[in-house]
Amino acid sequence: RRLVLTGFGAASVLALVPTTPWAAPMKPDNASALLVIDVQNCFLPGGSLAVKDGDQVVPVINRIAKGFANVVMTQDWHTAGHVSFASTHSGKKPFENINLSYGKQVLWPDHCVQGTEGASLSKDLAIPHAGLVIRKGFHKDVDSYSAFTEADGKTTTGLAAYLKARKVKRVFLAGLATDFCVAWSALDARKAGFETYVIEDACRGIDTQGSLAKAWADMTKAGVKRIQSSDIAA
Ligand code: VGL
Ligand code: ZN
Repeated sequence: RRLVLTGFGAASVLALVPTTPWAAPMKPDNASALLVIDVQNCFLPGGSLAVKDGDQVVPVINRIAKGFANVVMTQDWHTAGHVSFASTHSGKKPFENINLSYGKQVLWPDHCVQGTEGASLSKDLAIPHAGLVIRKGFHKDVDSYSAFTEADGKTTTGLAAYLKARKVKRVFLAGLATDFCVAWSALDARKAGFETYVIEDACRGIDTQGSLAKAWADMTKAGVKRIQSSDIAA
């Protein structure tokens, strides 16, 4: 944050005037979209790939979503026997890595299989005005943490084109998990030219192999802004 220092002679008053946009809460406008990432049963307590305290994001997201005219929700949507599942690879366990044609892949417990209860969005989400639910990760041999581009680095989900067609310039991200689907989506949002904000307290991370610290470092470097839900006007 930039500081403005002002002196007034003998009385010498030192005024510290924050000049960042976060001095006052930001009001989402029609060029802003909220992306609600993967708030699905599998990632919530009791789910097969439960994110610690994942359920705590739901009331925060419900509250901030009221201020957004544009809301998109994503749904991790894997085939049975998906390449990202440890169970697909003999001798491999969840949270181990393998190398695939497109690079390193973390292996996960089976999760978010198409049409299952685990893949359903949380019933506690209260965002009836969401305009789009976009599914990802439905190609058997390619993962897709990102809501924009699959892990092969080239297959698009169509989300950037959708947002641009709707004249969106700024995207705000919330959901699960901070260090995987939220972070990859935020990095791709920057690549697609959007102003990008991750709402930290509206997200929770998995944090395996140092992934949470790395995700924040990568996002900061890419110009993703880290904010809190209190920075958004109700
Ligand atoms: C996610 C791991 C595997 C996520 C999805 O939503 O962050 N993480 N699939
Ligand atoms: Zn997944």
